[in-house]
Amino acid sequence: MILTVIKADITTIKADAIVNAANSSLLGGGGVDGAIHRKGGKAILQACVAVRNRQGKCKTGHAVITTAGNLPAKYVIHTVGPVWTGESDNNNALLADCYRNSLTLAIENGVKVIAFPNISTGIYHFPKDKAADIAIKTVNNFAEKEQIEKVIFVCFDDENYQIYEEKLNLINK
Ligand code: AR6
Repeated sequence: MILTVIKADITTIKADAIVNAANSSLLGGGGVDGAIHRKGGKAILQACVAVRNRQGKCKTGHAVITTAGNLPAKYVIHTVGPVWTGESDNNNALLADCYRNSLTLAIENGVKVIAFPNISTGIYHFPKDKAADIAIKTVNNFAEKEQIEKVIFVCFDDENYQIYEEKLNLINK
């Protein structure tokens, strides 16, 4: 499994799956969620509504998969990150669950290349450095990681990009 970082808008990424930092309603919102629904078109929302009708809301740390609509990716994996409420093992575990459950769903759907945004580090205010440590560690320690060819961490802001570059340089040395 190759781990890489780029600075980009995740809606432009042609991966098998891109991950959305959604909320439990699955009905869209601001940030990366808003961008994905806006550019992906109504097929994504329709698929999210179908998921909700089937299973109800998506709990924090869980993930669901839909079409990517008009986006260049094949699938969108929607996961719900924790809202930062201060240091807690529970918040850290829930963020790790987002990465792990997204990867599990990816493998179940034959995804080889997956792109993650920096889940919870925007509107949900998770500290960026801590979130990056959890993201990289969880992906790197994922039990079935040989089944995924490439994980792209897609950073939108300079701060996250620099954090990931440094941390990935260290582990790739
Ligand atoms: N491409 C890649 N990354 C992006 C993009 C984009 N187009 N836009 C923002 N980011 P956020 P959260 C980065 O707020 O913190 C929504 O309303 C952004 O810089 O999108 O998990 C949902 O519906 C940040 O680093 O998600 C939820 O209610 C990262 O994506 C809530 O926000 C995550 O920021 C989720 O909050």
